[in-house]
Amino acid sequence: MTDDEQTPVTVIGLGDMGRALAGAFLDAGHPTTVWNRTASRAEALAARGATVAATPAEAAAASPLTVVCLLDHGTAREVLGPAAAALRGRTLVDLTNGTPRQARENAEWAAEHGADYVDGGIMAVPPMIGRPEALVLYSGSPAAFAAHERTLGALGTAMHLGADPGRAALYDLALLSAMYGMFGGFFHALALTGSEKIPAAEFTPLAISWLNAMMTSLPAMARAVDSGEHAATGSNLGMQAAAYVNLLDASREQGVATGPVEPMQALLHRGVAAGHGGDGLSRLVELLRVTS
Ligand code: FVH
Repeated sequence: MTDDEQTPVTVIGLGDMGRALAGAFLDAGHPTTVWNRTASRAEALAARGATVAATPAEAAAASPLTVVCLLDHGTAREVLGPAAAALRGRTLVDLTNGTPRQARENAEWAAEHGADYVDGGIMAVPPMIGRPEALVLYSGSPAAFAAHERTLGALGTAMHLGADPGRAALYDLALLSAMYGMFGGFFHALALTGSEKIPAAEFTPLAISWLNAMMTSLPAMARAVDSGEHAATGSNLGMQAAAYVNLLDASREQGVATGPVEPMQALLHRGVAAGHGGDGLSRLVELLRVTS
């Protein structure tokens, strides 16, 4: 079967995300086979035309492409173990969240069983699946990705990051790190303003505007990190370390926990102590490299 035809697809794991993935394949017209530990979660998909397999092995045998989306790496290995023989000569795409090391282990396991392997990271929530704004990162076998790129495009925008199966997980977790850092700071900001009964909805537009303005400095910071040249452009690290103390003092005075903002204070102080007070903030990245 070529990728111009409606490739049959198997989806293993029908949690919130797996059901969205299977639904998108059905919407795109792909014959879709599904399996889930709790069979009742397949009922709505079956009503839309999905075939429900009795076991993961039966599910994998039904299609040239199997997409897995389970709770975690351990669960995926446990579920796929008995399906190993059925995957021979087929492509396994694992969209379960995991680490780069786990993705590389998966690729080795798949190769041992004669399957092509592509790892993936979903940068979207279930309601976004099937729309272009749902970015799905992939890495691993370039040939397998090319063979199934059009089919995987049913889930959203498919981006292949290269042959290293660990690359998609690395990007996924790095993007989540940036996201959680932003959310942590935003939640702390809302607790601070909330300590004086300012409604979150009143403060939030200002936070959005400020964060957008700060976002414009990211490309210059990236260039500084890549070049190792961290010249300050008006706001050096020493000045920011001195001002940051007020963020912690105000939190204590207002009865707000300092936990979310303490790590940056520690990092700023390490930067100053290491003699980088005159540098730009981007210098801090190298202090996070614990193995260097
Ligand atoms: N939902 C989201 O917003 C995010 C978006 C980014 C990617 N993540 C990752 O996707 C994986 C699955 O997430 P999910 O939202 O579908 O998770 P749940 O709704 O909790 O479904 C979990 C599925 O895993 C099955 N499962 C759990 N334990 C076992 C087990 N021991 N044996 C077999 N299957 C198991 C569970 O089955 P069941 O409880 O319905 O029987 C669900 O199919 C995840 O890596 C996210 O980080 C989602």
